[in-house]
Amino acid sequence: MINRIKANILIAISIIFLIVSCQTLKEKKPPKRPNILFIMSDDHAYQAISAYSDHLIQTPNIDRIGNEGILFTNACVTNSICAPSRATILTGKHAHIHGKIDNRMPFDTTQITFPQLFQAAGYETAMYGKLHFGNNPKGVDDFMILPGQGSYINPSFITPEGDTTITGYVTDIITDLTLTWLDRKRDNSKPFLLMYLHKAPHRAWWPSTEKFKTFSKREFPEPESLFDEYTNRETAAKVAEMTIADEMLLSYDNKVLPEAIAELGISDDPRNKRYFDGSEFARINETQMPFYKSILDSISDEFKTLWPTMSDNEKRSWKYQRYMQDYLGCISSVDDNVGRVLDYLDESGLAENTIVIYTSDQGFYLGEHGWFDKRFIYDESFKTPLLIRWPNVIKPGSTNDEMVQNLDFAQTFLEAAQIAVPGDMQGVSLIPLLKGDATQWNRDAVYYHYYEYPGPHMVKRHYGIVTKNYKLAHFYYDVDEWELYDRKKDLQEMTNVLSDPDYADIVNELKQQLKELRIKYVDSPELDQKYIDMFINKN
Ligand code: SGN
Ligand code: CA
Repeated sequence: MINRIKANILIAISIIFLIVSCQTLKEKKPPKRPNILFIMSDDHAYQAISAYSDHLIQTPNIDRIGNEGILFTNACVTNSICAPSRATILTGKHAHIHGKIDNRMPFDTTQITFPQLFQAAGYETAMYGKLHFGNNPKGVDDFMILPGQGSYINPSFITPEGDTTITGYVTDIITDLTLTWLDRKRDNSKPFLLMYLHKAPHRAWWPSTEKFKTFSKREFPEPESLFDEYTNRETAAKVAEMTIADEMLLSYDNKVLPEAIAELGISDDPRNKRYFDGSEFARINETQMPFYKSILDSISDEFKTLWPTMSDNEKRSWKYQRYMQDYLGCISSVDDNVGRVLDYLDESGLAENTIVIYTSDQGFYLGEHGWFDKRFIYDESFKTPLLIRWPNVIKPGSTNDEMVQNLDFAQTFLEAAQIAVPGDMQGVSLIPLLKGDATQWNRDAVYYHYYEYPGPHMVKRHYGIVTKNYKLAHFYYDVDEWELYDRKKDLQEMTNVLSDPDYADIVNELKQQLKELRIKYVDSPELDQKYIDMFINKN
């Protein structure tokens, strides 16, 4: 009897012990790893997101990410061009380290990309849309990517099983692929890393038929520097070939039918008709053609009526309007589709534990300095949109003006997912800033280096340092010129103050700081020369 009582007491004690230890185990278990949804568009200027400025377009869905999370106002890239930027995002390293210094040079395929680390750590990973860095992705369980620049209309995709073409509009299709994976294809037992990558609004800015129709009737305000004459600056801005006036093509870019140009007997850039006939226009199928054709006809009719009597300035303004109508029409589709994905996260209950990032591979000129395209260290292309939502971590409606870079994304995502960060990554985790703790942040300057010269748009090679207050850039290769901009006083960067005696001390300080940054990131004059030699040998 006594033995039975003793045994019962022992059992009771063991049960209590078990319950208590389970409880402690539960408390000690690390928090659930978050899902990551990385949304990136191609060439999306922050000027065309209403969370930054609503003078051009309303983007309520993209804005939602910032309203429910954080908006970075000084987010920037390390090299303002597509493939280098993508390789930097994937590796957490500057271009001179990962090798993809421009759209042409090869990526160093021995470099580890962050999706590989996520996959190895038990995440379910996928990528849909435009990758454009010369290689297929590594570390993704499923992917469908556009070949190279890809197409807007009835696009082809590279998949693990081979190539395929899908009828429809690229932005809608990439979203359908993304939603199908989220809803039906992924392994629900694992956290996910999903890369949802838009082609839009990359040149040549073909909107869907609906957006083409509505946006081609709208008129947009002109930027103050649309008629910039590039005084008070060195050579690079003067010789770049990316002006709306001279380099934007009437058919390929502005969608005037080549017949309309021929009818007026205007001497035209020979690339114009060839590019127009050979690209998106050739992909439109019989069902889609009547919709596109009616808008193309009305653009051409307006062109034929107005063009012969317009002054050069009026022509530039007209081309700017056409450019904005198409560019913003593309953005409007991106925004609608981001809305579809955010709604899905809400409806499926995934929103709560999913970090949502919206960014672009760089910024873009929307007529500022008379330009389209990117490449320069000047703000519109150097800065990039960055909005992040992370429920229960980021305080809704936060804004932050620290100098954060696309270089930092990989480390941020790895830390959020509790995955060890490789020691050779060169960025800084943004997590302290996401948690609203700026005391943990001690970077006051970022490093930039652009290489693709000579090349499309002829923006000279340059590197530089940017702080919240100043920007110092060195243009090299066939020039040796320096520029300094006061970011607080000269928001449009119209005046190089390098030789202004008031800035002499600043110039010295920044030159020293730039030298140190080059050493820190393992860049050097020797490496600049090595990449020049590689370029010359390749050509
Ligand atoms: C193409 C475009 C350029 C653009 C580059 C790079 N020309 O060459 O305007 O700068 O891509 O863009 S086009 O005639 O082919 O449209 S990037 O986004 O890939 O870097
Ligand atoms: Ca791009």
